[in-house]
Amino acid sequence: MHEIDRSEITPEHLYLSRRQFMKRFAAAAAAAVGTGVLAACATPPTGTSEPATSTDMPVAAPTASGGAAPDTPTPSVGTEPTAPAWPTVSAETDELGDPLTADQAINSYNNFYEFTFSKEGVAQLAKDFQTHPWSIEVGGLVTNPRTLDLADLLAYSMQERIYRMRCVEAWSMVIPWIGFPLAKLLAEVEPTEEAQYVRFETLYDPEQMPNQRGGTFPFPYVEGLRLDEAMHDLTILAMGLYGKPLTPQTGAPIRLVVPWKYGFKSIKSIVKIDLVKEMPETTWSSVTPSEYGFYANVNPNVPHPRWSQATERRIGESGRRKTLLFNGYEDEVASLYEGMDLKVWF
Ligand SMILES: Nc1nc2c(c(=O)[nH]1)N[C@H]1C(S)=C(S)[C@@H](COP(=O)(O)O)O[C@H]1N2
Ligand SMILES: [Mo]
Repeated sequence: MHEIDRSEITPEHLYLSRRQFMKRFAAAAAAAVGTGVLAACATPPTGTSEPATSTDMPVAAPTASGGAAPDTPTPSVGTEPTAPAWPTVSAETDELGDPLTADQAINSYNNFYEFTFSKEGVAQLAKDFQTHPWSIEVGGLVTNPRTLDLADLLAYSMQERIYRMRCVEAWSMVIPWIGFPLAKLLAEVEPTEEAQYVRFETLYDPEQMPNQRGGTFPFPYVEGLRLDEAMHDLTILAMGLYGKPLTPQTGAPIRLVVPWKYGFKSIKSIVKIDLVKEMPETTWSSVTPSEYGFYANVNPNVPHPRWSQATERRIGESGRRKTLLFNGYEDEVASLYEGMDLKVWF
């Protein structure tokens, strides 16, 4: 098994110190408060609209919006003071040579059902989402349960990871994340012998997340990984992208990123992480078990019951690309699934 090309990892000297991050984070949060002006002058991105025939996940999306797409404000770029910046991206492509998806596209085409089922609507509806103070409770089958606040999370040494993200709906992006390996946090809480899986939970706050008030979808959003998947070096908790803290629409202040699995595994705005013994129930596998499995490894050979997974549309490109087994991370992760029938364990 060969090592992944480490161009995806930022050299040590580019790491943002915790103090720098806190400053930056506070500035971004402050800037996000007064976004009226930003929202009014933002223009929708080009080249990112899903064809009308797009095969969305099977939700009866309400159609209250009545047509016009809401404004899609950019994150608080350009309004930042001169605080030392997070590392800007270290490369223009991923390790396969695929160009990074534009920052604005990453921030204006989102799945975040707590806000809305409309991808173009998330940014506007989430713009005032309070992402600080914030804490994550880490517990369950661990020796040292912990509650980590933002300062604790920011104290981890941040790395850049340029990853492909492949949504189960057959579109994809290349995203320069900033984060740290989940394994670091897990090692600190010391999973007990009994722990086999990790369960993640998103914030439940219907006052801030309008679509949690509808009752059409089971919230809070929950996800899970097998412990060895969670401990894999590719699995990160991300707190930023493109050198800036995550925006609400991309899962601020902290989200999971598991690049070899369909995007829905990469749960946003996490408040709880539990080590558990049994395979946990997950949101999509409970909503539609015949269409979404627990493993959800990207696999071009296993079609979704309603569409092919053989190809994907890269946001910002025309035409389609072939989807890669394990999203192109086969050398790194295939050994996790030795002996498993990937067609059955989808
Ligand atoms: N809490 C929560 N996490 C979530 C989702 C969601 O609706 N709620 N959508 C998932 C899906 S389907 C995808 S493809 C990715 C999208 O991440 P992005 O909007 O940052 O590209 O987030 C995932 N994480
Ligand atoms: Mo997705």
